[in-house]
Amino acid sequence: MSRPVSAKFVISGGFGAGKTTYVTSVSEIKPLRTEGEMTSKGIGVDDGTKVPGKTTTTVAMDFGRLTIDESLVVYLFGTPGQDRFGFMWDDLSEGALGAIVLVDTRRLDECYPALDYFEAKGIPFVMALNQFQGADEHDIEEVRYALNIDSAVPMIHCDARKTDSVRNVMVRLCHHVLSRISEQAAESKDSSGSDAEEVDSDDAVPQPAG
Ligand SMILES: Nc1nc2c(ncn2[C@@H]2O[C@H](COP(=O)(O)OP(=O)(O)OP(=O)(O)O)[C@@H](O)[C@H]2O)c(=O)[nH]1
Ligand SMILES: [Mg+2]
Repeated sequence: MSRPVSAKFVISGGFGAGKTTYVTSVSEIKPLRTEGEMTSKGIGVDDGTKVPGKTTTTVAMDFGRLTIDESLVVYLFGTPGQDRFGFMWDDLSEGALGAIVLVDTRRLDECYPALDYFEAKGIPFVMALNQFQGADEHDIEEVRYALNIDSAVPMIHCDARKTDSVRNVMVRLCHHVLSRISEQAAESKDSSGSDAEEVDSDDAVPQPAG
């Protein structure tokens, strides 16, 4: 049997959106977690006020692995949530085929840095709305409208604590990445086809004057 293809995906989102929980829920290996205590030293540097009661934060990355099927294994990297670790995003995203933007629906606007980042890098992404207890349940299309997200970007509800829910997001992302790859292949075929036509017309034998 041939070996499965491996792909790198990244999960990002605002501080405390549930990224580490997500990777932990879906990984079939013991996930690598780099949690640091949120101590008084972070006051004035890290903004932990929006997630009261949170005692740890990711200080480097999360890492896990998930077998989608016999042909595909996904390596999943989670970004750290604090702004001061933003410099790590480039390394974590290098070579990524796709990404998840995890959204805490209580703090919608905090997903913008991740959105902007993946858009700028041209990395296809899906948006996963992580439903926290006590938070209002938002309709997907309301969130899409509020954040002004293109209709081509898949958006899906999830519970980062539940393996099935997170797997569902991963499968959706795989489909999205594959369809983006086919679209790009079709576009490049079209553009090489039109180039060929131009070449043909350029190469047309000029008629002798007179
Ligand atoms: N109710 C509920 N709680 C969640 C969910 N996902 C995460 N949590 C809780 O939210 C808290 C923050 O989750 P983390 O996974 O540490 O969030 P994070 O995005 O990795 O945080 P940073 O790395 O610090 O940015 C934890 O206490 C989780 O148990 C969810 O889907 N529902
Ligand atoms: Mg984390």
